[in-house]
Amino acid sequence: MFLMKDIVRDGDPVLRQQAEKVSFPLSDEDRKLAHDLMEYLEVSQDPELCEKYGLRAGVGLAAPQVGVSKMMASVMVPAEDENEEPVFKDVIINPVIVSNSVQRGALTEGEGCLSVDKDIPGYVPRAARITLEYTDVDGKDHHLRLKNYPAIVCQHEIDHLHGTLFYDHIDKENPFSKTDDEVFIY
Ligand code: NB4
Ligand code: NI
Repeated sequence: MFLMKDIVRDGDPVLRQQAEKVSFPLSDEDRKLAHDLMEYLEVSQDPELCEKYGLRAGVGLAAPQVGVSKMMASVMVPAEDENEEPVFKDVIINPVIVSNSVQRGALTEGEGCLSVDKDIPGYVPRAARITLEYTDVDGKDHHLRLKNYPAIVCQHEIDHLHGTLFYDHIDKENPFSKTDDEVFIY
């Protein structure tokens, strides 16, 4: 199981590398990585376990964040009502954003990253909607449209696979500037 000590921090070159494509069928090692990436999210989103293991809660975790430069990330976006099924939950492998909406969106609260210890305030403008293609752990291909919160989370994770960190997108002169065609996402 991954703990905070396993999470690579900003400054480590692995976070700035282009990750390698994953080949199928998955090796046992890659299958375990996929499992462990999702396990981190599940454990971190349980308030008791999160506290017990001293984790920072997460809705996504990309392989480079645990020092593995491969195109794999876990995403678990819970429903507002915690008794409902998650809005989106999967390990996305070799993900590609095949189209972006013209409309932009940013999380109201800005973004944080498990690999970035300090708070960096500012809006992180992204596409409000994306069309995503990826392969799951069973080798099944997926093609789907995501909007708002799950779309933002997937963009944050896919950025990690290309060596980009959220603050790269923040306007340095005016971190809270907002364009007309930009919506807030909660
Ligand atoms: C990835 C996210 C940063 C912005 C928005 C949010 C949290 C992360 C980073 C977009 C993607 C991790 C991966 C949260 C969180 C809401 C849901 C469910 C119950 C607590 C949890 C808290 F923890 N970001 N952390 N940051 N990253 N929402 N929530 N809640 O997930 O660095 O690359 O458990
Ligand atoms: Ni991150």
